[in-house]
Amino acid sequence: MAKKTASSKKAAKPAKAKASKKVSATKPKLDKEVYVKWYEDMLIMRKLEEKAGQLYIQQKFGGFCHLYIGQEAVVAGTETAITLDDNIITAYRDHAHPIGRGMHPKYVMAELYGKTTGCSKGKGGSMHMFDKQLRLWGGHGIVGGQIPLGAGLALADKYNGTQRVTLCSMGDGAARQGSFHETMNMAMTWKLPVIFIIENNMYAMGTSVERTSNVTEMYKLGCSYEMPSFQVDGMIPEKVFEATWDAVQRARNGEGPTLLEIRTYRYKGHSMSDPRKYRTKDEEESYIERDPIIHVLKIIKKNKWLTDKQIEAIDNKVKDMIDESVKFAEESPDPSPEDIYEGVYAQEDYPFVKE
Ligand SMILES: Cc1ncc(C[n+]2csc(CCOP(=O)(O)OP(=O)(O)O)c2C)c(N)n1
Ligand SMILES: [Mg+2]
Repeated sequence: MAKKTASSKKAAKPAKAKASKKVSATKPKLDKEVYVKWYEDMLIMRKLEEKAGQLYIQQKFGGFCHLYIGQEAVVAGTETAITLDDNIITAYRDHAHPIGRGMHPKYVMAELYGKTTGCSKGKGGSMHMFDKQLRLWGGHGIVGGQIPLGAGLALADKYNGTQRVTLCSMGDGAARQGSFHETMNMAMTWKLPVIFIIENNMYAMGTSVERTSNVTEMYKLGCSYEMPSFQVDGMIPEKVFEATWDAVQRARNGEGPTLLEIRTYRYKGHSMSDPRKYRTKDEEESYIERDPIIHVLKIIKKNKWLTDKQIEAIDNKVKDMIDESVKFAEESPDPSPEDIYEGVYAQEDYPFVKE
């Protein structure tokens, strides 16, 4: 056994949050400020991932790469209903969640590149975006692994008497895992302040929801635990916000968990190596026509909240942000070999076995 050696260099601590949101008892009005934020945030998510997809094909970074393109309204709408003091935990399709928390995309890009400046110090990569300060607890590659962990976070908060809630997101495939049912039962019995979000994008890899169960309206899974359970249109951020807001109030009032089946669609394949032969072009088109970014932009234009010039300025700002993110990731250092022992266990002098 050998003692852990101190790392020779520490990654710079990135200050990521744009602004801290306080617990608010008053429901945010869906006004110009919210719509402009939705537009900008969803555009950052989209452009970051379009770029990541190109860079992956060019083999600039390795590992897996699951894109969230098309699903952005889920993160945009849920984030508006919570604060930065609340917890987020999700699966491996996790590039957009840090952006929703206010993280600069350069820390996501650097993580994809496995660099020390990445939000998980380059040790997680695409599937493991973490940030303690932003209470983003991953990024989990084991399908459904985050479901009991999310309930655990909520149990700790209830035990410690905080007002915090946990958003625990998963795919439709993950909700077929046994641990989902055990967690739903315990969370409801103990009235834990957690909101389970099934990001139902209709497929688990190439397997459609219909092929995995007789129960295709997935919110009904919560009904067997008498958990408040709802189906939500995930292409419309307003609907996502409303359902999440109500669920958050129930959780903060001690009424326990909610299950939201948020129906969404990933425009791209499961991962970068998926030719999407299991679905039709017509089906894809029907969702692309309902694109959440276009939807939000239409409302901004209809209300004359921004001029064409102001919209162009946002588009340019986002483009510059993504360019800056690539430069930042490419110029950042790789972790050093001794960094492998850093940040693995909470106990500073954990006795690692080195061989
Ligand atoms: C326990 C476990 N089983 C299988 C896999 C392989 N696997 C990776 S992603 C995936 C599909 C999950 O689909 P879903 O939960 O709907 O999420 P989505 O990819 O649609 O976001 C599977 C089966 C895994 N990572 N973990
Ligand atoms: Mg799915």
